Parts: sequence; structure tokens; C-alpha cells
Amino acid sequence: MAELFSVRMRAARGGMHVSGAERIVPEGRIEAVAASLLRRAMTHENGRPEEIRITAESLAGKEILRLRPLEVINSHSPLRGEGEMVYHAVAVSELARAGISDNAARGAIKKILSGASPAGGNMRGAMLIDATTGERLEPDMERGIRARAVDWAEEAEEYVSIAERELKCATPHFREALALASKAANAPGAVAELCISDDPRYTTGYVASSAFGYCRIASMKEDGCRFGGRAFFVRREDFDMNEYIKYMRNMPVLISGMVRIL
Ligand code: PML
Repeated sequence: MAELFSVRMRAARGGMHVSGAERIVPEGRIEAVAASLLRRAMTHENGRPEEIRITAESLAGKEILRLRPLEVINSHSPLRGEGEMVYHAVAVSELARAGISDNAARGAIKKILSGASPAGGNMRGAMLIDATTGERLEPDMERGIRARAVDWAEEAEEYVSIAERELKCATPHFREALALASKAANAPGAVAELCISDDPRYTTGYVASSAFGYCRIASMKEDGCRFGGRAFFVRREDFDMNEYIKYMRNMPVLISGMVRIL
């Protein structure tokens, strides 16, 4: 089997993060993937960067975990009304099913949509939230929890492309988010995740958990809103911060298998 590499891109302007992405690919695809990450950095919605770093690191000798994608739930029971408030209620009820208190769920939505970092902007990583009390647990509220080192296995390309066609996804948001959510749901101590994109033009968000899958939710924010981010919910009683952060940041995960859409 070909040696795998983690290829990472980080773009910044004035010392501030503009965009970032990571792929895990066989050696022979490094060049093509680096070129596509470079193009992505140069054309990102968040603006043109002044500095772009692309690194490629061999994963030879490292354990690589293979996981199946979470099941995708793409429909909700009919709702009265439209707009973000209605969809926030869907997110809160999905989170409640997974065991997240009302207070913790509503607090997370509010923080994400008003800038969860201490400076009032988007965080670089995710919030880490106690599922019961809603208390924030991440050691650094600016950086948050970085979930990285995850990608689709090469053999899953066909499955994920079929799912994208079925869901009419014209951008990589869905495939990247489903891979990340599938890794995060498997983290030691994980209960659920809430995501609202920080891309101003992308309003679909999701709630994910290993118990109930990846539930897409339309209209989690107003079109044009620059705020967004993620919250990972954990139960503090059965949770070890070091183990959790090590898994989220360092454990290479390849997602492989069919994408089931319900
Ligand atoms: C979806 O389309 O299923 C939701 C994707 C969320 C994208 C989050 C992001 O911008 O990183």
C-alpha cells in the first residue's frame, strides 16, 4: 500500500487566520492536492491571504484509524414557519435527544453566532462544552479544540460523490464536515457536536452524534453572517482532556464506506 501523507494548508493575513484545510493522501497525489489547497487559499470567501503555508508530512509508521461515516439525516419533520429561529429549535431538540441540556444547547448557538472567542470573533477551533451545565471546558478560548488529521479514504471517493450529487452539494463543505463529524463522534468522552459554518454564504449546519448520526439543518444563520464555529459536547464524568485533545488533533483517521442518507 502506498505511503500516506498529511498535506496541510494554512492561510493568514496580518497574522490572522483566513483559511485552513488538511488532506490525507497517498504520496503520488501530494502535488495535485497541494495545488488544489493553494487555489482554495487564494479564492477563499474570507479574503485574499498574505501568507500561505503548505506542509506535507509522512504518516509512515503511525497508526491510522478507519471509521465508517455517520449516517446522514437530511430531512426533518415538517415545521411551522421558516427562518433561523425555527431551525435553532430543531438543533436544540436534536441535541436534547443526544443528552445535551437545553441550557447548554441554546448557550452554544448563541455563542457561536455572536463570536465565541474572547475577542468577540470566530474561534480558530471549537468550543468544548459540558453537556449538562453548559460550562466551557476548552483550555484556550481563542484557539479552542482543533479537530484535524481526518479525510476520506481513496476508495470512498465514489460513495461520497454519490452522496454529494444526491444532496446537491456544489461545494466541499458537506464532505469535509461529515468526515470531521465522523471522527469527532468517535472521540473518547464525546456526546454530540453542533456546527454552524463560518462561511458567510453557507447557512446549512448540523448536529452530529454517534447515537443519532449526522443531522443536516438548513438555515442555521442568516445569509451573509460571518459568525460560525463548532461546539463539541462531552460528559465531564467520563472524560479525560489530554486523551481527548490527543485523539482530536493527532490521531490520523480515514473515513471509508458507503454514505447512507435517510
Ligand atoms: C452540511 O452541508 O452538511 C453542513 C456543512 C457544514 C460546514 C462547516 C464548515 O464550513 O466548516
